[in-house]
Amino acid sequence: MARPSSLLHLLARIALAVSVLLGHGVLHVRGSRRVNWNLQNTVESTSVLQPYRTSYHFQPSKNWMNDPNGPMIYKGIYHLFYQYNPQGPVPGHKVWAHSTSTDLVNWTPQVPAIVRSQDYDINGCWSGSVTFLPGHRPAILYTGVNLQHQQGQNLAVPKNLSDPYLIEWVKSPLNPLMASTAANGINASSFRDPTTAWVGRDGRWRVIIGSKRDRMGMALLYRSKDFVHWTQAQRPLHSAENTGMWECPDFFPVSAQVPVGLDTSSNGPNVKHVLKVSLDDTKHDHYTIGTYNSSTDKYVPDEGSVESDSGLRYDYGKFYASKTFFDSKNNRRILWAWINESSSVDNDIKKGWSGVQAIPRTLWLDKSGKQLVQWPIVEIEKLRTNQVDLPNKLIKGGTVLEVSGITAAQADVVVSFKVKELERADSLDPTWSDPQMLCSRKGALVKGSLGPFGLLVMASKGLQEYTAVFFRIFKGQNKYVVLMCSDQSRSSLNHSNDKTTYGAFLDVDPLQEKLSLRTLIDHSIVESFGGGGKSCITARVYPLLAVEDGTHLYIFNNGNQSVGVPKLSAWSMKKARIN
Ligand code: DQQ
Repeated sequence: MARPSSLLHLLARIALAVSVLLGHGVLHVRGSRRVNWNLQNTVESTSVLQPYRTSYHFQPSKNWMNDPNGPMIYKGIYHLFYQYNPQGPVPGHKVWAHSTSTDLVNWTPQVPAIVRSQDYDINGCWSGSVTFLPGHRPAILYTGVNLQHQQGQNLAVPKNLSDPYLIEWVKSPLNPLMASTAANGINASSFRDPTTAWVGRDGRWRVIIGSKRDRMGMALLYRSKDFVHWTQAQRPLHSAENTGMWECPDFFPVSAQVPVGLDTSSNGPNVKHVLKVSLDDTKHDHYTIGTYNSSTDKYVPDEGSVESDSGLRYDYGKFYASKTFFDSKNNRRILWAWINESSSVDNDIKKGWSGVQAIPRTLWLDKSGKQLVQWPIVEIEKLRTNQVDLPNKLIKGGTVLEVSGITAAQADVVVSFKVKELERADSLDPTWSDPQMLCSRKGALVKGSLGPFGLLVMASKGLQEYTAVFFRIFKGQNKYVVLMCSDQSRSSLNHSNDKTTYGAFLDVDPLQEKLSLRTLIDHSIVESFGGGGKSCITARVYPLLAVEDGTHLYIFNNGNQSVGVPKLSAWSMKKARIN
């Protein structure tokens, strides 16, 4: 006899089949498909024994990886360091592993750059950043965990500046350069993750370190003339009540005029600042936009900024401990972040690895000045092959349409939706202020007037498994409100994984604009960008049926009203050469 939980799942699947599939049938669409025979065979499969390893998201060949550290470009070579446990697929003692690239897509492993060797970092070389000193000399500041398990900040510099791969790094004999003492009252177990430093008007360096006092999260500020001797400022750059420990702070300028990146020390008119903190309590990367006064060394978030977990996030799914860097070659700011697993430690041990990095994203200030916009770096598009296009279509409520002709487990999909009769939208109850909660209550199976419509990705043939990435439009008090959801509740027949549904409101006016969605699918990753990158949601999924060739892609509309699809393009993605 079926257990109650599996009975529920069975009923839910039957409900989907009845309401969507059987009622209207699954249509197969093979858009005007351009096939490039030369490239077709370059889409390699991941091993059937490792169905969840990624093909174009960064990961080491084995073991545990978490935070991205010190990303930079030096002499034309991109560098990514990352938190890594060389001993296995569990957190353990971290070193700074190192890979290099010429295009941010294909990566070559190098020997670890910083390993545990001294009393001050013997229990772990934790996160930190790179700063370019005068003469374009990179310097790493990182957190060391000492013999007594206290955290302090340390310096390492390249041994040979003429080596573009920066293979060898030398630790400063003066380490630790910043430590907790009885005098400064810093909590030694909450003192970590130095940012890229910037130069103030007085020519001195500034850096912030994540910390907390009781429940108050804070960014401690230090200043230095020579990058070696650091003095703690009397007041933090910023703090916020009841936010808990701030891990991996990131503080950088953005242009209020043009969507280009700025060097970390830039300031002046038409420059705003972003403070991102990784909230240890919720494991969410939260940011505010505000003003940095370089005379007082205070950062003040703009009015209306929500200084808590319910404020703005880079990504409303899995995306943590992120870090940006200024790509001086292409004048852009690039964001890296760790996407952790949604499966158990036992599974990590079985598969021998844990953790991937999100696709690097270019990031800039939105025209409104109220939020950031993120988009996958353009280089990733060189992996696209076998393009399939869907001609302009109207999709009736209750339709599921297969998009075939691509490797659906390894794909890039771009789609836009146009809704005509907006006045038919359901009203938004003013108490529905939590988008994640709303998405969990109104998953892909819950019919609305305008929506849910979107994509079913990582789907099995009979839709026993799928991840639904979709929109709903509501009538708000004086505007239409767009909800974007990533519903993992039916992503796998294996019920032991975390299948939390994620959600975000999307600041797009459907009266004026189409609703666009881009989703990068990579075996166990579903990384989605709504409204041209105004809201992003990343999910991990571990299907049992929808693996490799058993994976399908569908477009669906489970709302009552028809929805126009002016454009859908999907590509197979070639495998990148990663580590
Ligand atoms: N991970 C590092 C810490 C950081 C945390 C340790 C965030 O430096 O605070 O691996 O994920």
